[in-house]
Amino acid sequence: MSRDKVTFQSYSDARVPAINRYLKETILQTSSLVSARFTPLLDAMEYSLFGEGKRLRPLLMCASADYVGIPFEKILPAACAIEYIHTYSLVHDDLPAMDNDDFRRGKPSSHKKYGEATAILAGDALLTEAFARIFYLLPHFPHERVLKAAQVLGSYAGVGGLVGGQFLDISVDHTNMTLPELEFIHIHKTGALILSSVLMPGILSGADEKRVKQLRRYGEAIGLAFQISDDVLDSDPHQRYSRGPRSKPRASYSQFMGLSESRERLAQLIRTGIDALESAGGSGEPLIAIAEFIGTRKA
Ligand code: GRG
Repeated sequence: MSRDKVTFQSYSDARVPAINRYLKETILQTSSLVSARFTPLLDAMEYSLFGEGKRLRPLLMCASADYVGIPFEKILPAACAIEYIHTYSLVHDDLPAMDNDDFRRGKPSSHKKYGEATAILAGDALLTEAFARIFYLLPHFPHERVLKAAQVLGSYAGVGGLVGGQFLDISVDHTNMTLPELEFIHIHKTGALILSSVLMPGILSGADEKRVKQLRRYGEAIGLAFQISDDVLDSDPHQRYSRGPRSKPRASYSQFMGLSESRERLAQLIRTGIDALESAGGSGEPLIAIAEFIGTRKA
């Protein structure tokens, strides 16, 4: 009997409800472990976690887990940790000291709703609790693999990844930037977390070097592709809401190579990502579907 092709939508429909339930449970669980005086902080964390987020990184984590044969329930703590870190980065990125955005995930950004101090602390708490959550993997995987996965997450979320990329993005002069410099920022600021979502299941499963290499090639390609797709969406007036005027000039892919060449580069990276996979018995279908979504997304 023929099966329907896995699409981003079908995969998302199949996985996101359980991911969201798990995320809600983590907030309840933390709340049961701490004084009720911290409830407003947990409320701020929950507020930013929930909204119009696509859950792209947890879905990538689940798709990569499918690829290497890890059952969905076992990867949930890692999927949750990556969404916590991504959400903290959005909360902090929206602050007046950074991108100064009033809206996020279809509602007022954290500092608009709770004030700057609480938004900073909600971000800090999400980042810290992400690493506490990683250790919920311990009953399911050999401990040395969990430690290695935590190390990968820490380094890609830290100076050599997300935070370093963000630092460069806000501190360099965008008016004189070259394309390689822009790519360097993209690879770190946006690509690193996407890459770690894909790599961590490989590490946890004890996959051989060849498979980890495939996942790395896929993750690197779609990580950069995702940022290009963001630039393309941002510069196309017919697509997506306008982000509104930027406080500072910001270099983008489409500025360097125009919209149609940026789209071509995006398509090429998606092909590179898909070609890197060697899907045995359809286990790579979700990763392929997510790559295709990144290549064609409208939001
Ligand atoms: C503050 C350390 C720190 C880092 C901030 C997230 C980030 C780095 C910057 C946001 C700026 C931006 C729009 C980057 C483009 C790529 C990106 C991360 C988009 C948002 O991710 P989505 O589309 O968001 O996956 P949802 O809400 O769907 O999860």
